[in-house]
Amino acid sequence: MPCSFEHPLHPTSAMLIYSSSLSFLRCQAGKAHRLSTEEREQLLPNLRAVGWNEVEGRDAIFKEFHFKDFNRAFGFMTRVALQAEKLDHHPEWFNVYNKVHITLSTHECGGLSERDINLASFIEQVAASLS
Ligand code: H2B
Repeated sequence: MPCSFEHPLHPTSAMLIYSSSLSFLRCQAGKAHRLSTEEREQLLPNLRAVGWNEVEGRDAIFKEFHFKDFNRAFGFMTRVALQAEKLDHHPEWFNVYNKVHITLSTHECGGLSERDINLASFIEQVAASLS
């Protein structure tokens, strides 16, 4: 009699369980956590050096950008908005004519996370390319 191994689950069920556990792991891996003291000491000085400041009374960072005119300010916001949507991480911001005020914080974890640092770095690159 030929020896055959039969998985106790139907292949489709096994695949569903496997893929849902993968997405669970992805979700866990992608969960935002508030930056630790060590992470802050390592990551925040670079941002402070280019004008980002910690917000008083809230775990967030803030920077005010000035552009030549509204066209540049809005172009900047458009590029940031597209990246924010791609990352599913969005800034809190305010614009009037050539000024853009940006606050970054991660609502999911109620404070600063690595996502804010990444978005701030992207924002810096865009601002540098427009000035
Ligand atoms: N942006 C910010 N800044 N923090 C979040 O926690 C956040 C976000 N969460 N953008 C995203 C959207 C979440 O609400 C959606 C449902 O994925």
